[in-house]
Amino acid sequence: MHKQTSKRKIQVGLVQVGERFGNEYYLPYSIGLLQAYARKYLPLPDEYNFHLPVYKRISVESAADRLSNCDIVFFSSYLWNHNINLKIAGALKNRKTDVVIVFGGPMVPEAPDAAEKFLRDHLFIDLICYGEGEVPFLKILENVQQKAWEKAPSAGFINKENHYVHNPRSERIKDIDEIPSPYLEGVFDALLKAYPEERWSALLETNRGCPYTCAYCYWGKKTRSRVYQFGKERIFREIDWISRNKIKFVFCCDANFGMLERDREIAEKVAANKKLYGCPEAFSVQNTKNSTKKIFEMQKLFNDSGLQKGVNLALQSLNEMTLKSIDRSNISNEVYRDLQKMFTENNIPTFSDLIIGLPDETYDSFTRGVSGLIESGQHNRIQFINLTILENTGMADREYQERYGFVLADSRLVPHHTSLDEKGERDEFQKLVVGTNTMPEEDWIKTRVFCWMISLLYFNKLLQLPFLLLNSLYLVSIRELTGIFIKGLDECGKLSEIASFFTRKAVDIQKGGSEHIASEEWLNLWWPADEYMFIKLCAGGGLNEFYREAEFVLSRFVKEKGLEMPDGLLHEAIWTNKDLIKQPFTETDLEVAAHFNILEIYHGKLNGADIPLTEGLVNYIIDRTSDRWSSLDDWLREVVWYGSKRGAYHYNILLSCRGNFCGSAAPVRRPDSGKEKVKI
Ligand code: B12
Repeated sequence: MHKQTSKRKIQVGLVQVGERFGNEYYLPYSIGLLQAYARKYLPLPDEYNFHLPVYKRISVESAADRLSNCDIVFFSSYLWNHNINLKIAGALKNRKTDVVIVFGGPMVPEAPDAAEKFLRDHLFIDLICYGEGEVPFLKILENVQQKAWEKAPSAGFINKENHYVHNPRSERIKDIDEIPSPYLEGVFDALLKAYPEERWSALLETNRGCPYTCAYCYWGKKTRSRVYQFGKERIFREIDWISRNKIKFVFCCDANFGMLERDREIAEKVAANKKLYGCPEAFSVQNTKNSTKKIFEMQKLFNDSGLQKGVNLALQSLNEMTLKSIDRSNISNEVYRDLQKMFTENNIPTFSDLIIGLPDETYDSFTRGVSGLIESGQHNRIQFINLTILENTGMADREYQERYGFVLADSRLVPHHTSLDEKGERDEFQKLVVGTNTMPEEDWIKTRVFCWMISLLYFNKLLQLPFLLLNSLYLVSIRELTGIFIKGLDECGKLSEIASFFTRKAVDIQKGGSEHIASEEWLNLWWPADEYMFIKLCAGGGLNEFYREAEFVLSRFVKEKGLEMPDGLLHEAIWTNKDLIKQPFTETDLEVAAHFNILEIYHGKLNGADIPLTEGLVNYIIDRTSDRWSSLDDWLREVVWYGSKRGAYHYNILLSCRGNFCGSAAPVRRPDSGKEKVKI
């Protein structure tokens, strides 16, 4: 009987480092897919031993330790893990010169010259794979012993004659159901077993590809335009796997969720599983574009089942020339306005993305766009994203960058609201556009400061009430109102301190600093600059001084503009806004006697209605006791951080009635909550 000599298996290492979001890590889906594909199609799969993947940021040394028994190690490179991948690979190669190092993922250059340069800059890497990875991953494993890399499509390497070889790309897999699911094939079972204490988030991919060609986006390239679908039955089984494994947060990888008829069934399946199993609790998607009805229906379903806490109506720019130069067609302003109205009427909060520094955008065109978007009903949040140059996108092309005069800065990549003490140094960088030929560097700074200022004053709601009042009653643009808090502040210590803080931060980013502000004191997190300043004002005792100075500059502005405002209206609007700001350590509701129906006008405007101004006593109670924060940390987390996207920074109004207490409709007195009375 032929004695089975246990041939030493080929030891395969896998690295896909993900960030910690909250206290969860993503299951390493890309590397899991590749492993599942290889296990299915390798002629002798048992000759390979796949090690547990490195899925989170650990020190380079301990990662190299863990991989030091491997014969070949595959690295999955994205913007957020590219540098640590390079460090681990370099350290590993130093220790074990015969280990084969392979890099794949969106950070690997696809153009032959850029790919060759990347390999020559990192000689410790043996192979790179560009584009879809399943086939090259398989072929590399099949040929690892002979190192016959020429047999691996979509792979590049430097051969023995020191020539760079760029193997032809493999065709994209059309019937992607050929790729087994890592969830259903048990690829992650060993990981879940090995780290029982870990909390996992999951990715769900229901299709691949994107028909749009936005120049700043990795998807935008023609090579990825055809959309191929995974089978519905498989997707439903993956959703069941996610529910069974109690995974709370799922991010859908699809570029345009809602584009396909069946997406509604997938959405219903996720909602049904949440109801049945309690998981997933949240499901994040990137909406399809240009279909009001589909977007609305899908998002209403997610909102009603609590799977999403707000809808991103991403626009990126409102400047037609810019949209043309970035090859993006937006949902029309009409569709946007209708959607906005439908969501507002259904109490579904929306927020929008705009990118700073896009081609053909100027300080004026951008800030007018912001003002216009607000005036078309976006009162919750506009997320202002700095333009990042991503590998393998239209914008990565040098000629494109020269055409629009891009000025680039290597900026440290730290996602906002992530912890300062991530294990293992986070040393990831992104190329940010900090100036263009239509928005020179000084204008980029002005634009960046404008965005933080309007975020602080309008979306963090410090002055949203007076701003909306002046906009609604006197047609003053939100852009102009924000402008007076940036310039001409000589007599205003607090306001000029805020404006110069934002200016310094913008200059810091241009010099390579991170996009956000580190605070050990406040939850040990990276904070967007506007939220950081909001906290500083609220927790640092500067709020009264801020409002006094705000009243000074707004009154001066009203006078200069010659606006006929009734006496006391602006004062009342400003100080009522102060009373509405959610604060930690509040014990009592606030009863307010006002002289104008300012709250009615304000709430009317938030819901798209124009209410005329009336004078007369209005009493109302600000509910400061339903939600209370007895620790600064609770307030920081629940109000500033979690409330950010929805702009949930104001208290609710319990009751308001005209004239003095309306007889029987006297305000409701809560036995346990004393009440402060204020006369404005
Ligand atoms: C899920 C996701 C996220 C998740 C994170 C997921 C995670 N793993 O940690 C979240 C929401 C946190 C996120 C955030 C961001 N993301 Co994101 N995200 C995605 C998304 C939608 C799916 C990625 C994915 O897993 N797809 C499924 C896999 C199977 O597809 P794939 O990535 O294309 O992988 C294939 C190939 O690349 C290849 N491959 C991949 N790895 C390897 C390894 C080897 C060895 C081989 C051979 C092949 C190979 O084979 C795979 C299968 O064919 C992609 C868009 C997309 N659809 O790809 C954007 C994407 C990856 N994100 C992107 C960006 C820029 C970001 C942000 C930086 C944006 C920002 N400024 O905030 C942040 C950064 C957050 C951070 N961590 O710092 C860019 C990345 C570009 C790049 N060069 O890395 C993408 C491509 C979107 C885009 N529009 O361009 N993102």
